[in-house]
Amino acid sequence: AQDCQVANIQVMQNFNKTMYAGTWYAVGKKDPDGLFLLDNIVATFSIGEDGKMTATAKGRVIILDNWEMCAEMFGTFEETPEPAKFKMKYWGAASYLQSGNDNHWVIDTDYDNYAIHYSCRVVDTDGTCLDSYSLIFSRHPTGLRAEDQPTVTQKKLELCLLGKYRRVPHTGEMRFTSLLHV
Ligand code: DAO
Repeated sequence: AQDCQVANIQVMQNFNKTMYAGTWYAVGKKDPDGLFLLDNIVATFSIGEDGKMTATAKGRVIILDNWEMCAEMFGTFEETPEPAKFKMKYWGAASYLQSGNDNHWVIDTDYDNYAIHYSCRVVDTDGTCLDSYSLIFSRHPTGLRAEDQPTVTQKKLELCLLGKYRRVPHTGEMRFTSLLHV
């Protein structure tokens, strides 16, 4: 049963960040308040020699409420006692892009095909999440494999976000552009 308490959300057990490293294509997204990443979202996670996880992400973003552009984002991850729960500091290659500190939880992954990310930004007084975003990642730009769909649907349900995701298109428009300066 889903009680929708942020504190009760189950994350990936024995999370292995080395196996998680590499490129992931966002194929689904539940947006937060103040939507930023729109589509063509590709994230690449790396593990440094110090063992710390970092990421770069490219995608079409929306800034100044209605301006769309290709952006390159960076993230560093601070570990917590739970291996699948990170604190992510993020910023853009250009100063007018968003920056901030978010939770970054890996809810489930098979490392080779799919991953489910979740971030609650604001916990409500009743313990449910007031402002969350979540990315469904695939190793394949074409989308999730049919056999992974039921697992992903079950996890969306457990996150109390079933029906709140939209498809993230990959049109390839941003492949050759890391940045368009405005
Ligand atoms: O899309 O509205 C939104 C929120 C996204 C904020 C995070 C963007 C930067 C991520 C850096 C790399 C990790 C995937």
